[in-house]
Amino acid sequence: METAMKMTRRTVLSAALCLGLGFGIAGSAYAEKPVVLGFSQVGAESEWRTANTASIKDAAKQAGVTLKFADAQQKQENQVKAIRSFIAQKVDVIAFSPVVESGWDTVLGEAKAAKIPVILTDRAVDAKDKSLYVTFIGSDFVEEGRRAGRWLLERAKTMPAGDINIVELQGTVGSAPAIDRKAGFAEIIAANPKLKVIRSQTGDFTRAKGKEVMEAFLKTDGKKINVLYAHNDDMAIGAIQAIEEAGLKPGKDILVISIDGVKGAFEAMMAGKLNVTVECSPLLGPQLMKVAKQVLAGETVPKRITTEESVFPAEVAAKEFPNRKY
Ligand code: GYE
Repeated sequence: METAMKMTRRTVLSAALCLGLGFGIAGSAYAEKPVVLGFSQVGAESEWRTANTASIKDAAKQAGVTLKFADAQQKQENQVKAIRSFIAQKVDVIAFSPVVESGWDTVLGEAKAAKIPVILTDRAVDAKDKSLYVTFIGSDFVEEGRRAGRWLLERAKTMPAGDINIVELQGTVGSAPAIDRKAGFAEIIAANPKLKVIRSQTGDFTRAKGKEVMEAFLKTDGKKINVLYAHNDDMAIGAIQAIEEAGLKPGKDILVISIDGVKGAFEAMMAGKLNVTVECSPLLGPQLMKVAKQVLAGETVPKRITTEESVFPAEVAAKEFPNRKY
């Protein structure tokens, strides 16, 4: 009896193995087809972006996803071209981080017509038709702006009487983080009429532009400037150089507030040159791979997936630095 059972089991097992192997060789449905993901990245404008790209590439490898990666060099036209090429290549899913918010309806309509799901990561689009994308994974940029504003509102309580003049370095014109970080900050500082934004200009999220624009601010307003609010760490780091070259002390003569929380910001805080950074996590890769697989498996995913983040003032920089992953 026992032998018979064993025999049967063995027979069934080997039959199954044979079948599996047979199908495997023929390249059947048994061999799981890797997911092909077309990803259009903004560019390589900042430390944040470099970490974001690394996260996406690593996560794709880990998840066994075949990644087709295109760098748009901060140009919307390049992203549109990349998306069209992904559609032509019939990838399974398209993900992208839109450089600016508007102007996507046509190309996203083309992806929809080709039945290729689109996932937004990091930055949002302002499309009225929400069916043009499945979900948006990324930070709440308005809240980040508010967090920067709240830090200053608190700090202002201990500052000398009189106006507190702020200069603002905006991110890329028309990008979701630039629009939202400006709005969130303005909303909060409105509570204290002493806080005045005297100048606001784009530094395109880069160190070089941040420095250049800060130099111009210093030339015209020099000693009047009390605070710099930069929409990302890279522009703040560029501006810090400009402040030093103008013979002033960043972090003291001019308070410096920025967003992202990259290692460079922690180094600047430990050197006493940056006062606070509001965290914005670029480590979106693992979540993107997970969501891409869920979407392709026909599961419903939330329309908005928000990243969890905190605020790091200079006082905690040295303690937090060893824990930073980007
Ligand atoms: O803050 C900045 C990058 O879209 C959140 O883009 C991202 C922003 C980030 O260049 O450093």
